[in-house]
Amino acid sequence: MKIAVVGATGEVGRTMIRVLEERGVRPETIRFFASPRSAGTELEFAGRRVAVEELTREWVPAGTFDYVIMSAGSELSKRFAPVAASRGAVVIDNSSCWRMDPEKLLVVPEINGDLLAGYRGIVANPNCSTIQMVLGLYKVHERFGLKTVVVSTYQAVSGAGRRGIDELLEQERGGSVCEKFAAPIHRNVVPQIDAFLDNGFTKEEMKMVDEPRKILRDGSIMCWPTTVRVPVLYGHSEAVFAETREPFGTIEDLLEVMREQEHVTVSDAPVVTPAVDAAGTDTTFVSRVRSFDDRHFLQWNVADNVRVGAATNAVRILLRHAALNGVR
Ligand code: 11C
Repeated sequence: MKIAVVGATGEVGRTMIRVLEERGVRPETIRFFASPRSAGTELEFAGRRVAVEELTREWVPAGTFDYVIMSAGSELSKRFAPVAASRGAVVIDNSSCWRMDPEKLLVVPEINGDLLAGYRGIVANPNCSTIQMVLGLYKVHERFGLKTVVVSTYQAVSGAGRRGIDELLEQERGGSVCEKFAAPIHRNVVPQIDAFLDNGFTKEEMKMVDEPRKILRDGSIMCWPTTVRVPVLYGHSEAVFAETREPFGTIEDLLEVMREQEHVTVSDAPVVTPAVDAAGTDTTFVSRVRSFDDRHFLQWNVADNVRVGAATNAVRILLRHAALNGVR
């Protein structure tokens, strides 16, 4: 297997490399690419040092890579992902630019990984807050049909990359720089993630409206999100309210269905937190499932946004694609 990681020195890129390593992926070739600023840096992979190369238009001659995993932002993805795909690579792209393109896949492997069989081209990795939400709800949707979801998020600063983390740490030390977030994030919560749109929702919120419909293959699901930044380093949390089309029976029946989901732990613990329980893991934790009837329920959902919400999902896409298509 020949793999390239683009955006290798960023928060998600570095984690992609760690997850590949942890999964025992030992490609014949692995190359790391980043901006000219980071070129020359050395990163460790499976006991050896690999120099980071500068991304240029000539970086990927035909047949050079089976997989290109990108986390370098929408502008670079727009320019480079189609080039890599046209030269034979399957591109797994973490930016938002291809997600809603009807010609491209948007994949959470545990849910719609079957679409990867025989697929070539660009596969979009969903937004972090979408991934953990659909993982926590998929089995319920499959069995009873999701009609409406109302979600409030509590999103970690690492969702805004290394600079988001640095801004919180700097403010904790008394600094006053406030560039990544709309208001100071230290000892505060900020109800804005990404830019506001004309309809009053933010771009982050519209991702949570649009992406679940594509992943769950049901354009009728109505999601009502409020996305909020909180002073947590790693781990997004979500308070989810859902309405089903069919009655689900008792809470025990509902829990049994939720427990069928691979890579989701349904916890009985009353308090499951992002920083203590989820950070550093590849598991989505669902807890505090409760209801007043058999059509509506509440759920508390936490997951590591950089791993489950980005790097691990991308590596799971790669491994599922490779398994389905005989790439070794
Ligand atoms: C955040 N969800 O927490 C964002 C980061 O579309 O991939 C990921 C943005 C995206 O700020």
